[in-house]
Amino acid sequence: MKIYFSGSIRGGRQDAELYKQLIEHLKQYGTVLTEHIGSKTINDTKTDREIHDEDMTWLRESDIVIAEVTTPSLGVGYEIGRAVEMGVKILCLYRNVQGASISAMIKGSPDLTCRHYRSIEEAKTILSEFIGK
Ligand code: 6K6
Repeated sequence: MKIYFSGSIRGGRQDAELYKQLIEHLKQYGTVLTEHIGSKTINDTKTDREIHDEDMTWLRESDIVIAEVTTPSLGVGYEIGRAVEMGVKILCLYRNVQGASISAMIKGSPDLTCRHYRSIEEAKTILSEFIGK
């Protein structure tokens, strides 16, 4: 199974360590095409066009999208919208963080699953239920 993990980059990197832990956990289910989302360092050798086109190729190839949407990110929102149009199965995960609330366009979408979690262990349980393993 090919998994596209989506998480904030220019929207803010405060959850990068959490993305890394989720990606490590997801590896037991298949290939995570976007492991760099959990990376401590940002690789800025590619142009924005190269990043966009490479990510869209991976998104088209993917069987599921797992998006951590607590940190608002234009890129993550864009990927979710494109994935909906491509018919890819999508799970959005979010935590309650003071001062942040999830867009109605994500929480209210009938085309994806959006689940709240409080701990990494709870996120893992939700992932196994969603993936069905
Ligand atoms: C990042 C980490 C290592 O190298 C980089 C270079 N930048 C990007 N590389 C790959 N995908 C990216 C990059 N910047 C944004 N994206 C895509 O948009 C990712 O798939 C993320 O899920 C999403 C984040 O969007 P912003 O708007 O928060 O940057």
